[in-house]
Amino acid sequence: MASFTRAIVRPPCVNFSAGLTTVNLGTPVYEVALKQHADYCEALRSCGLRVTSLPIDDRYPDSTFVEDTAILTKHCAIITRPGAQTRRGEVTSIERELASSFNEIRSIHEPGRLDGGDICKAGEHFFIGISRRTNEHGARQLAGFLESFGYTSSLIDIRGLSNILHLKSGMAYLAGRRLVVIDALRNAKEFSGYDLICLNSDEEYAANCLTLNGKILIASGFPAIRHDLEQLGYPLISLDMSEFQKMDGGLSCLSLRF
Ligand code: CIR
Repeated sequence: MASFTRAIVRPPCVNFSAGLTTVNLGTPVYEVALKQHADYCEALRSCGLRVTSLPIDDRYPDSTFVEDTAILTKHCAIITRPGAQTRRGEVTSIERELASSFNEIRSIHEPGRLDGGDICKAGEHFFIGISRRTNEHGARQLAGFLESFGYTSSLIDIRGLSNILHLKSGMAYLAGRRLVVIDALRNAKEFSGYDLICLNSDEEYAANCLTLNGKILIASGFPAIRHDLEQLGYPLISLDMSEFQKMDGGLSCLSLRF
């Protein structure tokens, strides 16, 4: 079982609602987002992680979604080049923070674009989504870095799926050979040989769950997937994510784990 000891987070900034979104769920309420973020940090702690909270950064409305800025492995950190122009500058302070914990740091370079939300680590293998944010250059640069550190990867083109922003908006790795997936991804050839738990069409947001040291964080309000995971014996921590969902964010997006 992967063992995570640390997480990096950044609370949402006051202009959080000015960030990017593709969903039409209303404007997030800042105070509620702060409370949900604090609960999220507490859940990380309850999974045994030490949480480093970076200062709020008002320059970048989406800067609470730190996952998009780096890919972390046991051996290296890869700083991304976020697909959205408005988010490019977010990586600077993340790289500075990671420099104290990682000896090996690589970066995605132009013309590569890559968001961490498109990268799903499944044991020693990485699924890399090619999306509206992550292009093929970025995906191939990342695959090359990962290969040099002994990891395998496969690319999954999700550009035809209008309902998900990132690969991990539609899937998550649990443990062993088990994945949670939305219906549109259940026949992806990259997932053959995996045991798939498929989400109901009205619970797709819950695909972005997060396995940490044997527990699973899931978004609250999705009873069918909750039931399925409970039946499989996973200890669950459910968290209200309503304000982040309004901005296209999920549980994995709010932290960098290592
Ligand atoms: C964005 O559109 O970039 C943010 N509003 C949401 C990013 C979510 N990040 C993630 O799924 N890893």
